[in-house]
Amino acid sequence: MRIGVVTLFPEQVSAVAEFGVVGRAAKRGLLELEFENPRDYALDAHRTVDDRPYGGGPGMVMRFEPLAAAILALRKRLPEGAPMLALSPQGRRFDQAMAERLAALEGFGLVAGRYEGIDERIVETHVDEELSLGDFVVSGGELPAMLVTDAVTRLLPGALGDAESANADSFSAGLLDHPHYTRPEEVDGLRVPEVLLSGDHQRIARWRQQQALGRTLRRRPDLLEGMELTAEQRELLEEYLEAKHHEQNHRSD
Ligand code: 9D3
Repeated sequence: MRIGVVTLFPEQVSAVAEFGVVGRAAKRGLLELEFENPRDYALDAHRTVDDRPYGGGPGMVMRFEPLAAAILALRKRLPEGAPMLALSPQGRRFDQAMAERLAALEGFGLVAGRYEGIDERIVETHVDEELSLGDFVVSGGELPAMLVTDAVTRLLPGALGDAESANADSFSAGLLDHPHYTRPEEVDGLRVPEVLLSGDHQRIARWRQQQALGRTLRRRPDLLEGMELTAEQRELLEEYLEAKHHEQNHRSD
């Protein structure tokens, strides 16, 4: 997988490949990260990459020419047909389905903007799709580019260790994860749920599935919206809600 990033801060983005899963993937050649810096294509005396917005207003806009030149240079180092994606607050929401589509490609380009944004003519002529990470504001496209790189890389065959990949990820199943516990059995008077100590693997699997369903319904009901639950899952959910209801009524015990 070759991911190219157009950015004014390549040293920031390259840090995503220094540690952990992405670091290992890069070291083993599963991931190749490439950079182009628009600054290197700013040909005026001051190497300016930004300018004031037409129509007025606060902030600066990334200039067309250095950005276009960097994108064209990057395209030459990417596989034929690799899409060019821009990180932008105006983009479509990035999600796990998108990460899976990108992981199936040979490569793609990411354009990280700074300032108020990039000249819209770049989007019209050099960008295939705009991606947003969500409804919050960060200072530029670099952290979003790192996050997309991480989400995609961990999906590459061989990127995760055996233990990590045997474990079906949260969101792949469309549900939030169940709670996790490790030693000791009791800490600060807090005990591990008895079922996890029972050694009854079927009961444990059932409890985890129930927790995953229950937590998803309470915290992220939107994730259950389009989902077709099995009869068993509906049963687990009813039992979970009944137990929570019961807890509620006995809080002061
Ligand atoms: C005042 C209008 N703001 C737009 C929402 C200005 C603005 C804020 C942040 C312009 C650019 C940016 C930089 N953000 C990104 O480049 C960005 C981003 C984000 O801020 N949130 C979520 N996803 C992304 S992807 C790229």
